[in-house]
Amino acid sequence: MTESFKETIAAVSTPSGEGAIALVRLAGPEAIAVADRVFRAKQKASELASHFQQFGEIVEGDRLIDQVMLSVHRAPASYTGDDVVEISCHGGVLVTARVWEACLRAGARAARPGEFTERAFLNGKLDLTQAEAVIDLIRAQTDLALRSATEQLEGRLGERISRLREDLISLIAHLEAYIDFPDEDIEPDVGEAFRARLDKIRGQMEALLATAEQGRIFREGVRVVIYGATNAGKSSLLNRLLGFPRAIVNEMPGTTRDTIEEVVNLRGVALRLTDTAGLRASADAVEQEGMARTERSLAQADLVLHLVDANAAKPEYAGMENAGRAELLLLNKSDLPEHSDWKTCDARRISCTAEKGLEGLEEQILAKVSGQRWDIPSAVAINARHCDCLRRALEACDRARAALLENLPPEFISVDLRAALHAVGEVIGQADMEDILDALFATFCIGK
Ligand SMILES: Nc1nc2c(ncn2[C@@H]2O[C@H](COP(=O)(O)OP(=O)(O)OP(=O)(O)O)[C@@H](O)[C@H]2O)c(=O)[nH]1
Ligand SMILES: [Mg+2]
Repeated sequence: MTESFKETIAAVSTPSGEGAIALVRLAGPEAIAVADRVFRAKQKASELASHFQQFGEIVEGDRLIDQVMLSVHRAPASYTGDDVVEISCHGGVLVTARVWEACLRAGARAARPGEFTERAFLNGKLDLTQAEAVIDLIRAQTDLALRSATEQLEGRLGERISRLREDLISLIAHLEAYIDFPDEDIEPDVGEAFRARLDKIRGQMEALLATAEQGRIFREGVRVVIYGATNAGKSSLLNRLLGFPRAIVNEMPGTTRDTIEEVVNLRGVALRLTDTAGLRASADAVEQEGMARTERSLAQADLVLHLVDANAAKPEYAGMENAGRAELLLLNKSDLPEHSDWKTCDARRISCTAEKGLEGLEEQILAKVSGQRWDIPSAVAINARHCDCLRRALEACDRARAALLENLPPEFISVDLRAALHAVGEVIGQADMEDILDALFATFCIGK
């Protein structure tokens, strides 16, 4: 048990502001004793059965602070794994602070951000992916993000990582048996079987890595950037997609000079729409900065909505090519006669003012994004940290594979496989090596 684990922590677990109820939470070895010092009721906190609620009063000396419901969750059957007390008080900012302060004066210390979940992890209640899912769950803004976070919290990602670890451990254990018996070279057919097992592991890593993009989209949404020449109707399109007049629309070219970002929820996916400053040659410093921002937004876009005025000739934008990025060309102002430049162009015709051609546009946007690199049915999706660990693991596996092909001694292969195992373990916060030894002795009869 680390030093900080011996401390009892207290925090207001509900957001600051007025509400019917607020929650003050205590965790640690003294949680119940602290509660006994501030709680007055028919039954003391220490007399309560675990997970039952008791009505009573929070007092300091003779002073009544609030009437509350209090519940005790005894270790290890609690969120953090140690004794937890939850106090539901009235949800005023001041009264909640008073209840919390009373707990601090009675012996608890203020909890750091995330400390309850950190303890849950350190006590083995959650793996790291589950701890991260708690944050994702709280931050989720769309159904898909929520589903993904819930599944991660249930441990689906953790399970896949654990299976990957087990496969690696068994492979390493097998390999290290040859190290312990140096007379026995790895037979060619064993080497072949090894490579097949390693390739299977690599495949699993690659499959998980492929969900990184999906994970980012679940967590952050899809970045959709509207760009085009000045006056093409970009701000009009943003307003149409949002359903309210967010950006200024004017017949004067150069109306929008800054990027404007808004989020819409489209079938459970957060679309981060960005309206940008129109592109044209301009000597105006503010407009130039606006166009530089347009360029930066384009560089980060998942999908570009390239809007043109179909009533005008094809524009030329120098240096604004978006190589390789998903783009949807939209011909706006289709209520006006079409310029001959667009005759052979089979892009979607829309009119923001006459509201034409907009039905189905959202679906087309989703299809464009999903068709590219997105697979909604699987909600297991890794985050940037997992991605970093798995990339390192995959690289280590690649080195091991190369060593295997070159018939290097098993020690060389083992070093890389252990590096891979360590990196995989980091995903769930489990990186110690004892497991290999356990598996080595358990699955191989070393005493032969
Ligand atoms: N006829 C017609 N006019 C449109 C249409 N869409 C936009 N407009 C008009 O075109 C002008 C420019 O529209 P904006 O939405 O401000 O264009 P923008 O691309 O944001 O322009 P900048 O911000 O200056 O780059 C306004 O007068 C709009 O009313 C359309 O579909 N048809
Ligand atoms: Mg505009």
